[in-house]
Amino acid sequence: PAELEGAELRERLAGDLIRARERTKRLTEVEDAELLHQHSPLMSPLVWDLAHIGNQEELWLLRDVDGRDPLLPETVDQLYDAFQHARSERPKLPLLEPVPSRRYVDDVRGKVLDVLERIPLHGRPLLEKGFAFGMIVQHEQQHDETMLATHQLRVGQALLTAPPAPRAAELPATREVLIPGGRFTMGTDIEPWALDNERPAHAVDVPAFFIDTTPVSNADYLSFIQDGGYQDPRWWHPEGWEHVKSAGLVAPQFWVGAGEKWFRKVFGRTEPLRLDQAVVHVCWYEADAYARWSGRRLPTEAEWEKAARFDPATGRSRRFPWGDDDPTSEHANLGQQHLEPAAAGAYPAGRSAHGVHQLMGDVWEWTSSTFRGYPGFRAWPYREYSEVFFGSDYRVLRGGSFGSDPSAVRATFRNWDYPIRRQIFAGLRTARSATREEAHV
Ligand code: AVJ
Ligand code: FE
Repeated sequence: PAELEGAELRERLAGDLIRARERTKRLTEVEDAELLHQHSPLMSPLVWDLAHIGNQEELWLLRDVDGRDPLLPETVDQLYDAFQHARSERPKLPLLEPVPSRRYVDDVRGKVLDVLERIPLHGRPLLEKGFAFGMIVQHEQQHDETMLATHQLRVGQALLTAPPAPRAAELPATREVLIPGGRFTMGTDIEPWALDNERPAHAVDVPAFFIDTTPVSNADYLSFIQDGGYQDPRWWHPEGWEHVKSAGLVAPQFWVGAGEKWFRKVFGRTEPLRLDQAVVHVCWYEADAYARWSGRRLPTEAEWEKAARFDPATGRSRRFPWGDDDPTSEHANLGQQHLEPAAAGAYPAGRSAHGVHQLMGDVWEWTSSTFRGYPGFRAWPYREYSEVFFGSDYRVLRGGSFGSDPSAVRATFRNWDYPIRRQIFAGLRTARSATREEAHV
């Protein structure tokens, strides 16, 4: 969207807002009881996400951008502040009922589309290139992905359907790719909707390393299980080993079975495990243990981003692995087109300059890095988006999943979560440092 201006930019923003809302509707067009039910203490009831989406939109685009008064009484308004109420407590709050929630989000949206038609998209940093609107599009899409994870957690008859992800694929010729050592530009100053944690652009010197050509598959991960990986403390981070024992983990979340025969619960349907798909619903500890068992390690965030963005022909960093063009369904499994990861090698058009496949879409990829601000980080427009999460508690994930919308991911995008979390659509790929001989070929 960097080149768009004026009417074209407004149209693009309106289109992205409308697309996000269509998705929100699909995820919340369920019976009232489903909307109000808490499917897991880790998740909000869907009705909270719904009104929270409208509330953030009102806060930023009506109150801040357009200077309007709140639409809800203060006592109701504050129920949708994520920092005042933990997810586990949200079902007990006197939330808006389904009908008023829907009316509220529609009411906000109508007013927002009016504001978008007439507000100047320059002159105020918050509005430059439509940033505030882009931020709200991304916010809604992020909550849609969270609601998709809630759907995956719910029990009962399947509510969502989608065509299967692409299967027939030719595997890339090699399992790993060498990324030569040297500096590259990490982060961005020019991506118009980049959030504060992706900024500023800065040079990072990354020693030569090898990275997996595709994400770790269910077949790979099954070998780890069958080799007794979950019973062997050698592979686990000390905290991870404690967690595996206390939580009784024996396989990724939603796997059902044992031994040779495994199934997977996928949005209300139990299906035979597809061995060629990327493994999904593993926590950071499992990802880390798998990598060690395979004699490798998780990539750092800088390694992941260099593999995804660096173009050796020009020496510059691209917006996406395949170049600077926005994602299409040829490039990556994004946008809830499918409800599962695709087969390894299914998106050759999306490979990076170095030939690394499926960095965007399919599954979020755990990295070894904790979540920190880049050198020169400035919290903007609000500290609670990222800065309050910086430190050692969270690990960074990259690349987006089948449930991430193209408007809410790019190769600089950073996601983060606790190392025990596995309800998110997360998998991994592994890396290893190059030896001196390997680095100088
Ligand atoms: C960036 C996905 C970690 O869902 O906690 C949504 C995004 N921030 N509302 C989250 C977010 C505020 C955030 N993640
Ligand atoms: Fe939010």
